Formats: sequence, structure tokens, C-alpha cells
Amino acid sequence: MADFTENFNEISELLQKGKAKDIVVAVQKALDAGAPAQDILEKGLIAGMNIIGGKFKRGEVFVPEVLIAARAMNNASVTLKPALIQAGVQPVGKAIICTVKGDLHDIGKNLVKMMIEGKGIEVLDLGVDCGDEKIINVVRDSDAKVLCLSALLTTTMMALKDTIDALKSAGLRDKIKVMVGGAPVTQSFADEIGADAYTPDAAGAAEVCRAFYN
Ligand code: B1M
Repeated sequence: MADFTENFNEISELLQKGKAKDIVVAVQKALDAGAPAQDILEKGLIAGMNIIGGKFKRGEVFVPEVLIAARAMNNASVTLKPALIQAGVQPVGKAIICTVKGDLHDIGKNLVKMMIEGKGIEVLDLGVDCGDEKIINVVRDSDAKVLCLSALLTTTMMALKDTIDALKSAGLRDKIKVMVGGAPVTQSFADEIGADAYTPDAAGAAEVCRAFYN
């Protein structure tokens, strides 16, 4: 079996340096060499972002470095997307995705979106920092079956509960399944706030989301 370690390391390093143009070339090179898209994502892009995350935590890099790494991640994700999405799959239904109020971290949300699209589900992306009113309106007016909420901060986790409560108050809780995720979220927190599902990663989110359409 071919060994793509060198490709993954190159991608991880370019991500850490925030090389938004070069990383696109490296991702394409890895795809052309036959590296599985899922491995490029996990062993190259996410691995690189985890290293930057650790350095950010230890005060070795600061917000600008993290932002340019995030830009490189988003560019690389766009290049990777067609390989992650099965060509020609008819949408099996619709889902809504966003980050909750106060939360600007959209890299994980974008990955979850991509992976769900890869299951043939059309995703309405409401973006970041999404207030309840906007979410309620889209849930009411669309035929989406699943609402995916992402929160990356301990301070925005409670907004997951607020949104679920707002759905209840609007009489819409039974209309939609609510999935939650993001680094600080746990299964027990998801249970506590009355979410229908929690998964720790994007691939799991796509599996669970797809199961709601069976
Ligand atoms: Co921020 N940040 N950040 N940040 N940032 C974290 C999250 C932090 C852990 C860094 C740290 O201190 N170590 C920390 C949070 C601490 C806490 O609350 N416990 C933190 C902080 C404090 C902040 C600010 C407050 C910093 C400041 O201003 N002082 C600020 C807040 C801004 C805001 O949101 N209001 C802030 C800002 C930023 C940037 C703008 C600079 C940038 C975001 C850029 C962007 O997203 N466009 C940024 C980044 C990049 C990070 C780190 C380094 C990386 C996050 C990331 O993208 N990870 C992060 C440290 C880290 O995680 N190592 C950090 C990669 C991504 C693929 O993972 O999003 O976890 P993640 O998604 C995963 C899973 O969680 C899951 O699937 C994904 C992949 O498998 N998942 C789901 C996500 N959503 C899901 C939904 C699901 C299911 C699974 O179902 C619906």
C-alpha cells in the first residue's frame, strides 16, 4: 500500500505556516497521487491545525498566525471538497448548519457541512454567530429535517441550550432533529440540554445526520 506520510506532513506544515496558495497545490498533488481525501483531511489538515492550536494555547503563536492558518485550512478544504463529496448523488433531504450566537469559529462547522454534503444531504449554511430568531425563521420556512449547531467556546456552549429552548417556545422542537458538537461539547451536556444527537467529529456527525433520513 502506498505511503502518503510525506504528503500529509507537507500539508500539515504548509497549514501551520499559513501558505494558502501552496497548500492548495499540495492537496491537489496528494489527491493526484491517490491519497484518500479523508486521510488528507485528518492526517494533514486537522493534524496541522491541532499543532497550531497547541502553540496558540501555550502562547507560542498569536491570533494573526492562527487566522492565516485558518485561511489556509479553508482554501485547502475547498480543493478537497469535490473528492469528499460523491459525484452525482441526489440530495436525500435538507439540513441546516451554523455556529451559535457569539461563536466565530467556523472551520469545524465547515468540515461538518462538507461531510454531511458528502452523504448526499443539501446543507443550508447560516454562517457564524447565528441568533435564535434567524434559526427559528429558517426552521419554520424550510423543509430541513436536521439542525446542526456548532460551539467552540465554553462561553458559547450555553447558546446551544438557548436555541433548543427557543425552538420549544416557538412550537418547532418536534419539527426538527437537533445535533450539537464542537470541542467543549460532550454527550452528557448534549443529553442535559435535550439535543437529539452529539458526535465528537465531523465524520461521525455525517453518519448520524444521514441516519435521520432513513
Ligand atoms: Co479560538 N479558541 N478564539 N480562534 N481557536 C479555541 C477554540 C481555544 C480552545 C484556543 C485555546 O485557548 N486553546 C479557545 C477556547 C477556550 C474555551 O472556551 N475553552 C479559543 C478562544 C479563547 C478564542 C477567543 C476568545 C480568543 C480571543 O479573542 N481572546 C476568540 C473568540 C472568537 C469568537 O468566537 N467569538 C477566538 C478566535 C479565534 C480565531 C478567530 C483567531 C480563529 C477562528 C477562525 C475561524 O474559525 N474562521 C480561532 C481558532 C482557529 C482556534 C483554534 C486554534 C482552532 C479551532 C479549529 O478550527 N480547530 C482553537 C484551538 C484548538 O481547537 N486546538 C481555538 C479545527 C477544527 C477542525 O476543529 O472546530 O473543534 P473543531 O471541529 C471539530 C469537532 O469539534 C467537531 O468536528 C470537527 C472536526 O472533526 N465539530 C462538530 C465541530 N462542530 C460540530 C458540530 C457537530 C458535530 C461535530 O454536530 C452538529
